[in-house]
Amino acid sequence: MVLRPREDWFKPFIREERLWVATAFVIAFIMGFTTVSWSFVDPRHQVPTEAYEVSPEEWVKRAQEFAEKYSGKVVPEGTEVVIAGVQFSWIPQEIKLKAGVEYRIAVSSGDVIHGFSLIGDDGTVYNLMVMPGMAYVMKIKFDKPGVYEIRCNEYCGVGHQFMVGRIVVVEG
Ligand SMILES: [Cu+2]
Repeated sequence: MVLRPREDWFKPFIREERLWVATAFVIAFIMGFTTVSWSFVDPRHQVPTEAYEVSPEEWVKRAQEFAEKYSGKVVPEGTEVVIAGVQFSWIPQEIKLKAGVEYRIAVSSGDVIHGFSLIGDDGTVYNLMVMPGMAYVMKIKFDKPGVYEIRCNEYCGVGHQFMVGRIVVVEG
């Protein structure tokens, strides 16, 4: 049996290893830099700074009232959009908004934690955690007409995949 002394374990880096370590550092720097700088470049990458406490039951009622009032109608400028996530649907299922108008969109849950993902054809994505007891307010202006899908992105039970709603943006 051959026993190696301890020093034998460590050998100085060879050229290729140095190159790999340097490459990893360069990639890490680029990723770190773009992650931070992108939030300043693209204003869509905002995080809601406004939230208020709500009761889940009342929030569902508010969302149902909102859904009834604006069913098939375009939500007027200055009206807060109320969305509730419940197992396993969004209230309202469809919301009509005007392009070029900034809306306050408030989202909360009526039961468990859901996720709010807003997906457009142009890749627009807005992600937000939907918490029971907390309403988060997003300020969103849709630049052009189109259909934006709302999908639950947080597993919330067996019917999770059915939680699909939409925002239809019409000419302002
Ligand atoms: Cu869900």
